[in-house]
Amino acid sequence: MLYSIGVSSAQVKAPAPFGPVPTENQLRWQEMRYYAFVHFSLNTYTDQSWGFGNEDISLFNPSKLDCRQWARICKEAGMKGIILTVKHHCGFCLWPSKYTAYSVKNAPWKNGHGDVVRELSEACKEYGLKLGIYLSPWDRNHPDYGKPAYITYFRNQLTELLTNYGPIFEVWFDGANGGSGYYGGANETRTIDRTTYYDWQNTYKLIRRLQPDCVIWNDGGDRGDLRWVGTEGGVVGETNWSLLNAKGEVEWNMLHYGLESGDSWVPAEVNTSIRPEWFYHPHEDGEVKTIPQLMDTYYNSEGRNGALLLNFPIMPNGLIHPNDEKAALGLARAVKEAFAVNLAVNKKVNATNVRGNANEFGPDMTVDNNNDSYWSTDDDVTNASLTIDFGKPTTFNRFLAQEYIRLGQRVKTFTVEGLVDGNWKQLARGTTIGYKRILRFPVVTATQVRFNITGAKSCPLVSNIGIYNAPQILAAPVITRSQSGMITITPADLESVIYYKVGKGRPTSKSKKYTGPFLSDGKLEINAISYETTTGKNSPVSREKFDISRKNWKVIGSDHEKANMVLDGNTSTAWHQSNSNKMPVDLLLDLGSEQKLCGFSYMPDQGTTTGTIARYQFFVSQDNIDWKLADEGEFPNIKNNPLRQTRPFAPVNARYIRLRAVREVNGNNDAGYAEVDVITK
Ligand code: FUL
Repeated sequence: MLYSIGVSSAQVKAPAPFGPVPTENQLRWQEMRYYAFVHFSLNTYTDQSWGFGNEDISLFNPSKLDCRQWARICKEAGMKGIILTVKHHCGFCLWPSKYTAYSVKNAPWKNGHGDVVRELSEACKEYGLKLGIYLSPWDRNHPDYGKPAYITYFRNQLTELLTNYGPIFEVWFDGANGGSGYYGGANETRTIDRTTYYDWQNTYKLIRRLQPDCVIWNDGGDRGDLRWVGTEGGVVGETNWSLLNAKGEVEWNMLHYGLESGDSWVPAEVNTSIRPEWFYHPHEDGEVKTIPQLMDTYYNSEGRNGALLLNFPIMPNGLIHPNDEKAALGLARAVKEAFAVNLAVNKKVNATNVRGNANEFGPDMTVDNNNDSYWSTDDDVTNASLTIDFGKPTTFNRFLAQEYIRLGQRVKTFTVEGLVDGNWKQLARGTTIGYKRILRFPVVTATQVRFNITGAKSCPLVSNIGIYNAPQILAAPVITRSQSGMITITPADLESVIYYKVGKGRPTSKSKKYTGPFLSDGKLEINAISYETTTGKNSPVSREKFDISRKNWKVIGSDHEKANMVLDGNTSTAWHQSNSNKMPVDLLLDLGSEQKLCGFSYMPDQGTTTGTIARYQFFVSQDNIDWKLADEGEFPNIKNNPLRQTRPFAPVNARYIRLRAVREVNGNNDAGYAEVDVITK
């Protein structure tokens, strides 16, 4: 024992709060940890991501809508609530608002007597889930959008939603505004000043009055209770402070990592979809995220001091697709398995310092299964270690720590060591902890674990420690094709073997074994799995479809050596160009021979939003002299969700293609490309 216990707790004062602390609402929210998003609107019927605002209401007629199915799945998946897109950017309302005709009351569904918000609120009640609402501030239908009158309309709607449907745990105000819209028939572009137009502070007052227990989410600007993490990819920074400044601009890195010196408590909510996009698109039925991918999301959100908001797109019939259900329940099972046994519980724990030597703040408080008790040090001690003695060699690969955040977030850096064969070995290191931090490392067998807090803002308060041996989950391999046609298949885990099939079908351990890169030509599909010989387990299937060979393609008009990165098949390399600082910027490609084209794809630089094309035109030519416009439009939501965009167009013969960047997402004059490809007939 490194300290002596026995001082009566009454003599030792609890630590004073340090820095900003969470409100009761934020604490309650943080404990929810995991809840659902549901995207459902007219987009569901038009296969769009962002409706223009003029979509026909008569499309809304789900034949089997059943909010109890959504609630059942969410409950079984371990979620604590559901946030519904009651109004997305198109302006269509899923409840019969008295303030607009553009709602379910004029849809054929239930002869205009339906109310999705009501049905969901009842289903949530039945399943013991909380209800949240996403009410899009940008409204591409409303004639007054952009004028002061719209703010009254917006608040009227909010009032309906916050008074008629019982308790609402969270309101979500998305910041997107692409400008153009129907706007009651005006068909024009309306931009607003995001810093002043919505007058959020008064809207917040209204929310606090109507629903005092509700938390407010927004993605920057006016600080609500929760913050966006700067990406829709399902990941928050490894360093994640639950702090921001109350005033001033919030840059991307503040969203992603929080702000160590922030003066307000604004914790991170990690939002992502179970499929690539937010709304349902039938072509994504085979692209539902796999269990290894969802597990990564879990570790990168809940495991990094964030809450996870996972989206289900609803099908046109009004139900969650079985593939999505399977994935969500699979994730729940995998999490349960990984954290089934906390190997630290009731083990012998020592600490290098205990606050006033009091039992109440002793190290046992970290393994007592009680998050309201904590181990703490004397006020002037910010570096301290805690040692857990298993008493025998024990195998594990995960370390979990929780701070008692009610009194502030304090830990800046820490390491985890294991006593392996009598020697201390560093297993992992981390930066912030916050509400919950989980570290992953390769399986190790040790008799003791030492958790060293190597930097803290003030005396640390640790409420919980967990040590687990999570079963290995095999991730699907990654398949790429270089410009020359070389196919490479990379396993996520180097110990596994890869089996693949050229063409359709599920590979098994009887299929062809991958032994190294191989050449291919022309259109083809590859399916591959990672397989573990010792356990006989295999990963989900990876599938890649490649179009015509790009062997003879050339970027014309650029002698920049990096230009070929747009064709190299490697999505992590990118090339940027600008046209003497003005738009448009053209990318011109020679395909080497004439092809029957019927579409193209564009993937923006995956490392930055600068240069992401928001508005495009796509031209084709047979001779590089006469050009024809094959397609033009907008890549909706590409800034927040920079997925590969695929655009079909009427078949046309061409040898040359020109992708014109008309507008960049931030209004810059730079165009960036990770990959550009064509779709042929
Ligand atoms: C984004 C929106 O533009 C998307 O359509 C989606 O609703 C997502 C959750 O937020 O910014």
